[in-house]
This record gives sequence, C-alpha cells and structure tokens, in this order.
Amino acid sequence: MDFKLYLITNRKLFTNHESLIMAVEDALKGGLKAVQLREKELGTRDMLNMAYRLRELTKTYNSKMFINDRLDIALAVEADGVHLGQKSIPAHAVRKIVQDRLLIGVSTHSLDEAVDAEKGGADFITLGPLYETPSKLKYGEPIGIDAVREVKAKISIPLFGIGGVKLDKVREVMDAGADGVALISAILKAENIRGATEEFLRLLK
Ligand code: TZP
Repeated sequence: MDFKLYLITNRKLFTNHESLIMAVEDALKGGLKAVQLREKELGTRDMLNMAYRLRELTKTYNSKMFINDRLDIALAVEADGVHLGQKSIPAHAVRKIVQDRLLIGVSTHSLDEAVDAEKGGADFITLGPLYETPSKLKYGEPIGIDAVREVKAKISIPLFGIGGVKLDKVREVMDAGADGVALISAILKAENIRGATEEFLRLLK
C-alpha cells in the first residue's frame, strides 16, 4: 500500500454534499493520498454523483479513491478500490469479478474477521474501533491497541488502525505494528482540515 493515511467520509458532519467535497479537497491539498467514500443510506444516484465528483478530485491530486460497499458504483466511476464491511459482498466474490482491477479493503473488528479477510483475498484491512469513538453504538466497544499486535502477528496484509484515532494516538498505533491509520473526525471535524492532514502525514512519515 502506498499510503498511510486513509480518510473516510461522513456527509452528516456537513450541511450539504458540496461542503463535504470541499473538505475532502482541503485534505487532498494537505497531501492526502487515499479517501473512502462511505455514505450509508444515501440514494444510489446521489452516491454515484458524489463518487464522480470525488473521482475527478482524487485524480487531480493523485490520490486513490475507494467506495464503501458498492461494487457497482466503484466500477462505474473507475475507483481504485472498494471497501467492504462484514455484511457486504465478500472479498472472494469481488475478486472473482474484478481480478486485479480494484483494490479490496475490508473492515474488521476482531482477529477472526482479519484472518478471514486475508483468506478472502483482501489487499488490506481496517481494524477497530481501537479507541472510544463519538458514536460507540454504531461501531461497538473499543477493542484496544493490543488487538493490533495480536492481528499483525497472524496476517501479512497491511492493517490500518481505526476508531478514535487522533494526532496523539498515531505513535501508539504505529508502534503496535499498524501500517497506517484510518479516520473520520480528527480530520473532517478539524478547524483547519488541510493543516490537520499535514500534521497526520508528518507523524506518519
Ligand atoms: N469503523 C470503526 S470505527 C469507525 C469506523 C468507520 C469510525 C471512525 O471514526 P473516527 O471519527 O475517526 O473515530
């Protein structure tokens, strides 16, 4: 994987789609090289439109773009990859359709899920939530930093720590063996999105 910082979108942090797109552009200006469009419960056509916008932007800034869950949209907009949840079409089925045309990321929350993702042909995983997140109900209880060590000992694909990762956690996550961090609010809720992105990238060097 040629990136260590993986930004995930959440339109609910913004008043409209345009301001989310502008926020992502600020992060791209700060050097972001991988973004995942993750917009649950958004209508297919709205999602497709956002994906096209993001595809254009990510091309301009030479960044990878992933689409959460929707393989059809990833293919339609020629994304770099698709990011699958535990209830999505499984990685092995996606691989059969796309061969090496798309990268496949998988969200995992435990050692078993991580091992399964690797067996299924995932290119990388996110593992978490590592820390407390604003919406614990949605993502579950934090699994703790030691989970990173435990999982890294058993898999060889890249792992991105996720869930409550702020600037002051980056070192701990990387020291535990992660290959990078994935996050939403530490960048998208920052006063200065570009500055926050630059700061994360500096710490991840
Ligand atoms: N999966 C596990 S935790 C999480 C996801 C999508 C949310 C990450 O958001 P934040 O704001 O970086 O904690």
